[in-house]
Amino acid sequence: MPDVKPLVLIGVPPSPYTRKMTALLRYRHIDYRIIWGDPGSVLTEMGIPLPKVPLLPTCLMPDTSGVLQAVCDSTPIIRRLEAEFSHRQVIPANPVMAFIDYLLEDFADEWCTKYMFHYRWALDEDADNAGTLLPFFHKTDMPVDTHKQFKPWITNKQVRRLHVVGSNDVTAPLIDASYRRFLVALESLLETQPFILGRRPSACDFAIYGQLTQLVGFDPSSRKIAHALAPRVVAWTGLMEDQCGLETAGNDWNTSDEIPASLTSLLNEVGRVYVPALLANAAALNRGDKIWEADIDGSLWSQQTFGYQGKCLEWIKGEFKVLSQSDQESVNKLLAGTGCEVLLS
Ligand SMILES: N[C@@H](CCC(=O)N[C@@H](CS)C(=O)NCC(=O)O)C(=O)O
Repeated sequence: MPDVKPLVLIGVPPSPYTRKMTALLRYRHIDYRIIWGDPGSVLTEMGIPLPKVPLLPTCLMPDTSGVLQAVCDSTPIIRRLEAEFSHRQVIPANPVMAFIDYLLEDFADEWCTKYMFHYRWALDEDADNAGTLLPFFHKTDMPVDTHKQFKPWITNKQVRRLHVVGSNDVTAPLIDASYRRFLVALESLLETQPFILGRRPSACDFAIYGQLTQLVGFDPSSRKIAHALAPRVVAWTGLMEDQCGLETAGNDWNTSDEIPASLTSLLNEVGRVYVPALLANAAALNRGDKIWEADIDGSLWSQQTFGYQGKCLEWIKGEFKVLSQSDQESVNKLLAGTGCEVLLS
């Protein structure tokens, strides 16, 4: 008997992870309530202790004794929901495809979010758009004078945080080129099938969709690029918002020996940019360095070291370790030549 009913989420529409989760819950027919707002203030009002790092979205889920706890991080929350609700699951039944799904979900959450944060704050037109809109997403009836103060405050705060995702003048062309290749690969994938891993959505579809809600639906520069290069992706982003009416069957996912070539192009992008970042971050963590530097696709990338991304790498390896030997061999075959294989060696 599932113990989450209804699931409460606290977040805002301009948060890619909030959109990832609401679309997933709709598709999965899981009863939920969304409270639009800032998790810190909503939790304080509800008398629920804040998580160590209150992120968007924050979910309220019961612990083993039934007491509601504030939990963050969409990836493990999705796995918990898989265990608690058996209908319309989003992790492919085939373990090899489940591994590919995990890798792509992580890429969307940790790398595609660099596109998102970069396009939101790096260029003046985008920063002006976000600075105007974000305060209204918290309070549409915000008085004009309050908005006049809120807009420069949020804009300056976020522009100063661009370095956190590694965005600067040196990396800007790399981020832009990666975003374009990502769109082209996804466009070509959607030419052959409606979802990333076949004819039904997987966790990675929702993760990619979450980032695209912003890139296509919120930030002007990234929207222009998407409309120019990837009209199918634009339409797909619209459709993914609510797939509650999609009928699915168990065998609707690709099998590991019938994946389209364009999925390999997407994996090539993961291997080209995200894998070197994950490895350089992990090496810096090992050495205790606060900053890491690496040559990524011909650019010098330098950014803050993150413990969380060290865990991402461990989790990816963990997903691989639990596979049977023949499934590991199939994964190795799928990843050969993409640049992702070095993660597992
Ligand atoms: N890995 C987390 C990431 C969530 C996350 O980073 N949320 C962002 C907003 S979309 C956030 O709350 N950032 C805190 C901040 O910007 O201050 C997940 O999958 O839920």
